[in-house]
Amino acid sequence: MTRTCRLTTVARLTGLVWMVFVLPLWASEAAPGKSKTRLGWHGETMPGGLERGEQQGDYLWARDGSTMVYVPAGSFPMGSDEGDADERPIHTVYLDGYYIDKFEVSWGQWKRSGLPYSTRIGTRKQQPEPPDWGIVDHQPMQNVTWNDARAFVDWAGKRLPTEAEWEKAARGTDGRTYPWGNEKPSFERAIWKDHPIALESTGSVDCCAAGASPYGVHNMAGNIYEWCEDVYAKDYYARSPERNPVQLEPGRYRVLRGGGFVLESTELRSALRYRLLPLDRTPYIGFRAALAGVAED
Ligand SMILES: [Ca+2]
Repeated sequence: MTRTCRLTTVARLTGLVWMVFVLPLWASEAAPGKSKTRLGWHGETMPGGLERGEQQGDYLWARDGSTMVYVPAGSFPMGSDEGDADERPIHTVYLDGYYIDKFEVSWGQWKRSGLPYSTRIGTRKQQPEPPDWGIVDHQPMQNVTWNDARAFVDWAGKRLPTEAEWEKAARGTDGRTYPWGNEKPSFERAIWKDHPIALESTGSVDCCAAGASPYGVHNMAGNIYEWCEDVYAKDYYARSPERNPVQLEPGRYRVLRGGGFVLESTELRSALRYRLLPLDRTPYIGFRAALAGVAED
């Protein structure tokens, strides 16, 4: 075989290897939605767009600049026999794995979205009336309607937590009364109307680490009440499905959870259910977002 023939043969083989092995591999990695499997802190497959944060257990969602935590799949006891009638009965709920914001959505995140803001009478403007202490980036977004909360999470590529997701993220799987356990609220753990800071403003969204939930979520008790996806139904716990319940039958009210900075300590219990009209807004209302996990085979 001449030198020219050998070179030609080598070139053909190189081309063959490129077409058969390298090109398909490159194409599969470059195709949209075909990213390689990436594992989170709990060994779970992470949704596209979610990254591990520097601190163990933290995840980062770039679009809204949020930090999230993972709540693994499993069951928990939802409701309470010691609270209001709509918290009964205690019933077992199974939830698929999901992510939830570690902090309430802040004013800084709201400004980042550039979304218009609806008034009570349904007109829209660029910014809400600022609270007395002004719009401070690290304070929770507040005075917000359910509709505006939905607009934000849609923009962020996330969603509102269901009522069940909110409660599990707040009190874990052992039926505790508050995110931190069963001890009474203290100023290190939560902000409600007796807290010194409540005379001046809300607390920073990353405050009250001592009151974090079993999953490390802050301010699930107090600071601002948080909108959930569910339509409120007083009797829902007596008839809800066991797996991934969410109440979406028509109704007047949407659910809020967790208590607020101008309200009583009795509203800090993690099983307590609150409700308002979707276009209601008050200074003690805000929200946080959730994200579905990837279904495991
Ligand atoms: Ca809160």
